[in-house]
Amino acid sequence: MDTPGVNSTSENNTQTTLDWLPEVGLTLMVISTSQPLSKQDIQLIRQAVKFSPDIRIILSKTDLLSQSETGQMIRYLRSELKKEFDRDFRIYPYSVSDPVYRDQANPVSPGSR
Ligand SMILES: Nc1nc2c(ncn2[C@@H]2O[C@H](COP(=O)(O)OP(=O)(O)OP(=O)(O)O)[C@@H](O)[C@H]2O)c(=O)[nH]1
Ligand SMILES: [Mg+2]
Repeated sequence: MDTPGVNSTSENNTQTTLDWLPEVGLTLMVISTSQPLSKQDIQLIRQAVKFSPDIRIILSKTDLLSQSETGQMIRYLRSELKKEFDRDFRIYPYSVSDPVYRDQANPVSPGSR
């Protein structure tokens, strides 16, 4: 289930996401490199931790950073999350411009290859 972002201007959207938390097995929390780990992100993870047996972090928009900056940001997230939650989360770097995903977004029809 892709739930709306909690920074939405619509309170309804935020509530929809919070209402889903008790229902999920695996939480994939998408955090953007353009705003890494806001107070609101931490609050949302705090809520998710109460319910979800498995929470993982997707660090999105890594195309906006160099490879070494992405590495730094992952280390930063890891240490902040450790401080806040005293546990480790798996963090996956992600970008829509990664060719793997770009191909999936614009699939070539079977007959045209
Ligand atoms: N540079 C870059 N921009 C991205 C990437 N992923 C998403 N965006 C842009 O970020 C904006 C928001 O993307 P969405 O996928 O709608 O984000 P969302 O978190 O689902 O947003 P809501 O569901 O509305 O809360 C859009 O303008 C996207 O084009 C990425 O990997 N790199
Ligand atoms: Mg969305």
